[in-house]
Amino acid sequence: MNDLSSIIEMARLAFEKALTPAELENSKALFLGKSGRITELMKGLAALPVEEKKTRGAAINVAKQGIEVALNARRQALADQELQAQLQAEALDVTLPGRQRGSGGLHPVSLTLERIESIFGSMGFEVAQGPEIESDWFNFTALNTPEDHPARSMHDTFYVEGGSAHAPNLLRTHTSPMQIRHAVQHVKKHRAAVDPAQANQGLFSGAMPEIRVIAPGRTYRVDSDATHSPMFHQCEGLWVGENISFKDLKFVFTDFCRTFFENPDLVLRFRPSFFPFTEPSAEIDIQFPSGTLAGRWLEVAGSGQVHPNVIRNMGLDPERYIGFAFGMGFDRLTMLRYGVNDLRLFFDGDLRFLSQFR
Ligand code: 2U9
Repeated sequence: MNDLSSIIEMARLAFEKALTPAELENSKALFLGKSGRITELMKGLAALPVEEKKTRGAAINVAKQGIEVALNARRQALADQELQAQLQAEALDVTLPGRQRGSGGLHPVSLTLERIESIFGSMGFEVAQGPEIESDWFNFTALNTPEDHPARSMHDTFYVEGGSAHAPNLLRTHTSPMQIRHAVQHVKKHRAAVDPAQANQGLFSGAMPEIRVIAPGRTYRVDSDATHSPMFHQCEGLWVGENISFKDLKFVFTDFCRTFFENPDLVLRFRPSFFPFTEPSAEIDIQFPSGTLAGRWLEVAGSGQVHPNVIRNMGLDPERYIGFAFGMGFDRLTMLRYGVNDLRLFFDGDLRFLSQFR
């Protein structure tokens, strides 16, 4: 091996040893730099005779090119290594599950509310919503509830400061007051259209479109244990017209229950009862169709023909107008539909429970 070949070999080895681009540039200086081996050889040419200078010069140039080829190869190899290391460090596992933004959902009791509104909506019922802080008049008196009725006691009803018979003074114990409010507005509107002069005088016995409305919402009673919450959800319904009878109540409520529970064969029972605002009154039971409770009856609602005094308090003549009303707690309906056995789960806000309804 002549001296030039050994210089190329030395350069190749030095370049191989360089593990970073900076080390490589230092090694390059040893051979191609200002006082590197090749440069020194070039300087030595000056002392040679002309002929020898030519051949020696050409040989040195070939050696220089060989070193440059080795240098560039090593440069490329180091750059490739660096890229590989970087790719490895920033490796992305595309099979990992993505980070998701939690998706919300409706509360089971809200799902029931939507269902109730949709079913009664399909039967032509409007939805009425109104205040949860009510007056004694709308919550009790207008609904024919006597002054000494136990529901009016502080043991059963939450009263708020201030108030008078007509000013807000209690948390509504049912959504019936909203139905009275709705009915009064309905009657006022239509009788003003018929006869503006008589709009506010006496009971109305003219013609008027029917009142067909449901009132869902929060209601409050002094009651708290595993199956009672001081706040609970109720939906009441009211249909008043000139010829609305108990048979309409039976049809509407039976149809509602069969649709709600998705069971066209569901059996209902209307059992005589008493409420101040309806006469006659009935409690409504459904029969468990299957399971360990098959055949047993379960109360789901109260109902009845609206009491003539309540019809009067709407501004209507009970000789012409008649109708039915019903009321149900829909927290209970939600428990039945989804097989939930503890009412408190609805109000604890535990996502492990709630997310099952998403
Ligand atoms: C007007 C006239 C009458 C609504 C009615 C019931 C019977 C009833 C309970 C069921 C379970 C309340 O949630 S619960 O505790 N409701 O038994 N509610 S009749 O009667 C009305 C409503 C409005 C104007």
